Amino acid sequence: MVRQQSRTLAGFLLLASAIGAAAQAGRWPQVPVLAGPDDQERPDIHGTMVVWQEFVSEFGDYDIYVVDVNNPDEVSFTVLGNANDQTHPAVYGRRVVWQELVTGQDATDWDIRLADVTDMDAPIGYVVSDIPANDEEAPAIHGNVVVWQDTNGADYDVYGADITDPCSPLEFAIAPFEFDQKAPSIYRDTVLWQDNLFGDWDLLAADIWLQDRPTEFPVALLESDQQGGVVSDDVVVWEDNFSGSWDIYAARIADQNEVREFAIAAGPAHQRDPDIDGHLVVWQDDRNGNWDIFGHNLITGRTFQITDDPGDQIRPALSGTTVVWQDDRGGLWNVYMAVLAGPAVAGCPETPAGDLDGNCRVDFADLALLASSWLQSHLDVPRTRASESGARPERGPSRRTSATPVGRTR
Ligand SMILES: [Ca+2]
Ligand SMILES: [Ca+2]
Ligand SMILES: [Ca+2]
Ligand SMILES: [Ca+2]
Repeated sequence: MVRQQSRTLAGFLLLASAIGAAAQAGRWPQVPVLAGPDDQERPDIHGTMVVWQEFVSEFGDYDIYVVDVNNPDEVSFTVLGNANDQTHPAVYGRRVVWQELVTGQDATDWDIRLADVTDMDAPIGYVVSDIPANDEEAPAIHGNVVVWQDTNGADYDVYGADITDPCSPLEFAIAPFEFDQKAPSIYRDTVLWQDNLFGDWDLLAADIWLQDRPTEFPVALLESDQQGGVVSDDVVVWEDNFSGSWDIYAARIADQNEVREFAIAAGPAHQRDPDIDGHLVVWQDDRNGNWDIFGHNLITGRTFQITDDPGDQIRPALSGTTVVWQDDRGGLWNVYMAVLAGPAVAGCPETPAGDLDGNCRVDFADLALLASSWLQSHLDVPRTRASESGARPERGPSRRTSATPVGRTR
């Protein structure tokens, strides 16, 4: 299942030399993860593992690229692929999942596959779900659980599988209800999905601590579309067109009986496709006339701009303070990355005086940053953007505030 190809590693060397200066400048170097001649799309990241789907023109189909960005000097990557299309990758730890178009005697359909890439030179492949009559699509993974959207030709449902033993995945139903349940996200025991029970997209979630008895609860049941949701810890983010343009909204779900919603980015431009990890949120934003990646710090409440290239930067994914996205500045889609640092992304309300790298401590790393520019003059003064979270029209009482979708049956 492994295809070997050679790639330029210039991006890594650029990144390694530029990281030090980034914390001071307030702008972060943006480099291709593994520049190539073909379109790279739909990146995901967890820890130092970056994945994307790539249309490999040499073979004429989509494969999954897996790169470990841990060591810039000894980059390792592998390609998961064969003559079928592999798309929509997601990664957790050393496990990569994707959807694969399988051509059989009677039907052509999507299945969910998994690879353990602990040994990048010898990935081990597994089947998570391969029902010929069903299309299993858009997988997400956290811990030992994979979730996906699943249709047998009628409507979509959300299913999951416990892959503690990947040789024997234990499949279970999470949202097998009427209408469509799609685009699931998972964090520990919380599974989030978009649901058109009421005719537009809403967000619902379930606690799957008991896998044979998922407990469903509503997250955002408002009119208009709440979709593309992602859950991290007890915060959910999504894209929302209530105002007439796409906005980024969030909700805290620690108390399932009192889910509290708030705006992240609600300007007149379009803000779409958010991701969240910990206290940082990222999304794509066209407020400057083309798509850029923006970020928001949930602790400080501040919004910051990550890219300002005139090309389009879209579909960001975030792990810790590393963000990846697909970027057409080179004339085709490449996956780029930036390692964020400094006060904009610090996990404390106010960084102490002298904390130059924004880790909320004044330590030797700050002294090193100071020393590196000791003899320079006319340094650019770092500028920070004010929060872009604006007011939006008041939402009237929703027709759905009392709707409780628990207990639906097919
Ligand atoms: Ca299938
Ligand atoms: Ca359904
Ligand atoms: Ca809605
Ligand atoms: Ca741009």
